Amino acid sequence: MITVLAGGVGAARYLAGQLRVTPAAEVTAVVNVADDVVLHGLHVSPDIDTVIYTLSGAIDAKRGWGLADETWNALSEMRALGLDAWFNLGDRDLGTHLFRTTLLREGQTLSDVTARLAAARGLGCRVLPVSDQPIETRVQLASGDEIGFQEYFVRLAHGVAISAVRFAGMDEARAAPGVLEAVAAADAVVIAPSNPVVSIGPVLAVGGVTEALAARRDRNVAVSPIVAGSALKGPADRMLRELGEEASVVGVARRYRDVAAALVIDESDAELAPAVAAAGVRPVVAPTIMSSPEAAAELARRTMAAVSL
Ligand code: FO1
Repeated sequence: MITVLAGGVGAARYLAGQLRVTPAAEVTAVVNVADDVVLHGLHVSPDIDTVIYTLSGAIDAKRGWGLADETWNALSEMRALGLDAWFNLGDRDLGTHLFRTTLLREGQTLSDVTARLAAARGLGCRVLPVSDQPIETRVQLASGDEIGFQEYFVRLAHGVAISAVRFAGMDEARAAPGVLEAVAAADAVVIAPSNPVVSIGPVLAVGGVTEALAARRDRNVAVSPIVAGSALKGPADRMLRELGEEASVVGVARRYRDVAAALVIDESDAELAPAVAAAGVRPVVAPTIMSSPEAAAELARRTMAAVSL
């Protein structure tokens, strides 16, 4: 049994590789929900959708989010009517958000809805939101203003400096059904190559998750999303630096040292292996750039080998 702690695009690609080396019934993805946002009355869960769309082959591979063969008629209408519709919701994608919002309003949990979305797209693995309660990443800008994560990420194209990040609602959030069990029972837990601050950060902050991971640290392995000092996608490198941390595999090792015994780092970072070890995490050097499904599968194989599976 393999449990993967997941954000969006990088985690989804990693999971696609994992499913080439592990039977789907043995894989559980525990997915961040702190990027979720309510827009135009609709509950959007970007990381859950990115995982489900990617694993079912429905993703727009070029963008990394949303559905392939998308049209944008509803968005164009909203804009023509004068709405400031800054988050790009495609017509087909809107169907997912209408479905999710309808079922949530009827009283179903985010876990229930996610299981139905995954089943409807034919996934054989489990996809669990880390929590059924709302958690919202709030980003404090260097200017002092605090804004929602998607406003920072999409509206401002993560082009502004930040000074802090907090997860609103975290105190009331509990791990969703099956999450702590999936961590405890796994042969290996993988922390996917996702943003350590805003994707994995909220997953680790949900009550009980860090404790459950720490209790079995030897069988947990992280994959660095930072390669040669840069994030492959998104603002993880800048966010780490702006929060006073190191944007390198050493900074990632420091973040994860209490919850993971090993860190898979890219070949281009091989010279930092001793510094990762000095931070208390066993470095495992491997090609980490998932340029093809085969490369992602090979990364999953190397990641499993890091915890002797
Ligand atoms: N990312 C963008 O950069 N611009 C968008 O307009 C956008 C829309 C969007 C709609 C649905 C969805 O599931 C994801 C979407 N994303 C968009 C990606 C999303 O903001 C990010 O993947 C994250 O939340 C960061 O992991």
